[in-house]
Amino acid sequence: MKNRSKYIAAAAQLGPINPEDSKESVISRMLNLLVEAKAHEAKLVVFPELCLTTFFPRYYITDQAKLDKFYETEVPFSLLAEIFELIKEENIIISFGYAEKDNGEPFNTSVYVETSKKIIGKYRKIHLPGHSEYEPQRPFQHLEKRYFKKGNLGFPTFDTSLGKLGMCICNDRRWPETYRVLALQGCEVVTLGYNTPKHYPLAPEHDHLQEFHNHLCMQAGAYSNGLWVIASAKAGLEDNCELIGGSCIISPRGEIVAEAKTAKDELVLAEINLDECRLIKENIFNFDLHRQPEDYKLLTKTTK
Ligand code: CDV
Repeated sequence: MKNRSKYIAAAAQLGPINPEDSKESVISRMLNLLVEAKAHEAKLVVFPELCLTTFFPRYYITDQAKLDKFYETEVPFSLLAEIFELIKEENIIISFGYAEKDNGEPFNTSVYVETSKKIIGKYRKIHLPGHSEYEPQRPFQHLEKRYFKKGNLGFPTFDTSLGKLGMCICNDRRWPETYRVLALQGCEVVTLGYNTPKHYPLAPEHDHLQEFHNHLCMQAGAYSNGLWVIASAKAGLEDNCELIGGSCIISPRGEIVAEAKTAKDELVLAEINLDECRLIKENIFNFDLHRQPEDYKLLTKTTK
């Protein structure tokens, strides 16, 4: 690449995936988005959280065989064969989320994969929202605490041809610590996917703010850490549960530079300029000059 610091990136938003939709049908939709991304010369393409299936933590599933179908025991390269065939001549990094079972341990996982099928990064979701037991009063469940273990890889960053990248997944994006711990390792671009229901049964009075809160936390994270955020939603009415869209690319200035217009499969494109991170990090948020870790000790000592 001529100029490592500038390239086109894409948030590859997916519309609803219903329980009866096969993984193959989802992958053919991902393929369509990649064809478009390739036509725009995108180098980094970010798909949503748990993007190969419907958002299954919505269901209380007691049949283990049925539940197991949602998990992958390894990155499903055979399923993704057409995708890698399409981009084999390109220099593209793709990121996508899937339910992982590693030696029987379940994680909500995201990976970076190069076109050579090399896995260059893995992250397992740390902030798992929801509950672990069936709650009949809810219109739909959110059983992430039942179906996944807390991620055990920390918040790693990855030196790549597209800058220093780091991942988080959905609920992680609401926590300022996520961005800060990535930024402290020099992260320049945070990529993430999400499945966010419009209706939050525990505080329905916030439902009208879902889209606002989505952008608010990511814009604040981008600005206060001088990094880019690429956020990709699974959106639309998925088996009667409305998921917000709003996939976007946010600059280190905290500005949304590109945003999805629909709640369907949609590619959101923007030019990433890594030099813009410096403008924030060498000035208003110059960690070396102004950060005072000795005064924040409480942050790692208490939960609340
Ligand atoms: N998939 C998620 O982590 N969703 C949560 C919802 C449940 C609040 C989110 O933070 O968007």
